Amino acid sequence: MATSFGSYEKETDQESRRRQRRRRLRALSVLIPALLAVLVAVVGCTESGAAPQPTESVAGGGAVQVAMVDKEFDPETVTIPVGGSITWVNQDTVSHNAVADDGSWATDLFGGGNSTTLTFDTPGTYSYSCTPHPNMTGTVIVE
Ligand SMILES: [Cu+2]
Repeated sequence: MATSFGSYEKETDQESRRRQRRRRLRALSVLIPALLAVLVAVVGCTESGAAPQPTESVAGGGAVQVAMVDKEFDPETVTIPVGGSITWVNQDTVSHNAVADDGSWATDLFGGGNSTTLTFDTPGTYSYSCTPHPNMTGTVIVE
């Protein structure tokens, strides 16, 4: 009788310890997402506090490079401020150019290893392509 009572006590001890552990786990599972939410809020604040950065532009703002590689413009879309410039660098062996679809600007056709720079003074979104390779397309955003 005493032995079985003892083992019953042991079981309840284990039960309560297990229950405590479960309670602690539940508290953690609430605490961790709460901490993460605070972290995200803090990071979000510092990000929104910084000046908006134009996408895909090189540090320094106004001067951006676009590679012509494997008959593609890389990056395909660039954003520059008014008065900024883009230098297209031909890394292929074939000649490329960059010609605005609306005809407002164009580079010369130039060979591999060369580069050409254009400066943009008029805000707008310009889609462009390479004349010898019509599937080679890109977009310049001047804002
Ligand atoms: Cu081309």
